[in-house]
Amino acid sequence: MILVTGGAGFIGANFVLDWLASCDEPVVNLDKLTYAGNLGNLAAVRNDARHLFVQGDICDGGLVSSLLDRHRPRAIVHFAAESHVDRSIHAPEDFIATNVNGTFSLLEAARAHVSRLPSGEQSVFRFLHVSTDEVYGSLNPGDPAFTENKAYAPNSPYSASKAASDHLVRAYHHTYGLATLTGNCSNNYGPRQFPEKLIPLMIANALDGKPMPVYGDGGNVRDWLYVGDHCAAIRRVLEAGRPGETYNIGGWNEKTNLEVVHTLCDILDSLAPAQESYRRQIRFVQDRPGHDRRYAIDARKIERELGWRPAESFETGIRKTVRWYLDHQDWVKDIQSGAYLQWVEKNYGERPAVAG
Ligand code: NAD
Ligand code: TDX
Repeated sequence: MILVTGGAGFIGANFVLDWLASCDEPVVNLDKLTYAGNLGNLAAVRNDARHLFVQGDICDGGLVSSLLDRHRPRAIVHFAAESHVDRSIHAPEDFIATNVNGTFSLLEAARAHVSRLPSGEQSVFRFLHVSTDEVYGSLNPGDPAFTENKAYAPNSPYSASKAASDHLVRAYHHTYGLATLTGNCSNNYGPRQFPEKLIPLMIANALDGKPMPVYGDGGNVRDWLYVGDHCAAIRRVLEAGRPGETYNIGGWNEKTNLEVVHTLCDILDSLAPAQESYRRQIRFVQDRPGHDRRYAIDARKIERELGWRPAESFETGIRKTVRWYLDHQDWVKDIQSGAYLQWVEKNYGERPAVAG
């Protein structure tokens, strides 16, 4: 049994689905169902006895402790977070509450839980923290990619809150001996990403005939990784990562935002042709405040120590992704209309269990 937090969001849901498809070990999935949590993402496992969904807040230490006591998971895989940089610029409070205080509350519950376990189980327990490359700040063109030794320099309220959570995780290992593992990953893309993020937003706006807003000059660089590859990396770190270590996870795939948007337009032109090329909808808009210019991950440590490398190329991954959004227009429309928030009532006639 593992406890996953944030498993109704983009990466968490992909992780839970991949996990249950590849092994029989059950998952307790604790998610608050914020605007970003979508139980429709987990429709494929709604009748699967190996998946127990619990709606709740990671800041609720009593709830987390009761789940640990009841289910005795061998690991916590911690995805739950406020994850969107633009939202953190306009309303940072929730980012501090969930990313900092929520991670602290989980660490406290995990520490107390481990101290009560028999020593055989204590040595098995892992706390895997899912984090981001944004904690390292911004690179200039030509700078070497981020290694695990790069000093932290977060620039947005989002990245500062994730940096704080990374530091708490580090401190719980050094001070209390909690067996923590941290993955600092680059930008993910793939199925089930909330359409506020660059790639799904651009696809949705293109198909709706709306402007496709590129911030600034479109020259900001991100290092894109297919979400399935990130999930595989997390499984590998959980299996073989050394307690206390951090692992950078990335796609070796730097692209400017404009390159990504052009690629999306070209794929849509071939798969869903409109009267004119979708490129006609691209608009350059005001830049994001404090917009980091470039992220790039040096993923040699995880390859050397754990044998993980991304399997998906950007060319195949992005095509697969566009295909998924074209085939799941209902999923996008439900989000745009807010109907996804009623997924449980629609499918079960009641709210999911809140465990005590
Ligand atoms: P997401 O916003 O799609 O999903 C976040 C999930 O967490 C949602 O289901 C939400 O309901 C849940 N949640 C939020 N606050 C909660 C709380 N207080 N208690 C319980 N559940 C709560 O995010 P994502 O893109 O899937 O990111 C998952 C993790 O991966 C985050 O920690 C993020 O920082 C990290 N990360 C994301 C990326 C990326 O490109 N998306 C890259 C690197 C790291
Ligand atoms: O409309 C847009 N136009 C645009 O030009 C949006 C939404 C974004 N952008 C730019 C900003 C970034 O340079 O595209 C790039 C990607 O933006 P996001 O999808 O918002 O991602 P980013 O800010 O890079 O952060 C993401 O990657 C790291 C995730 O949201 C984080 O959770 C993760 O930690």
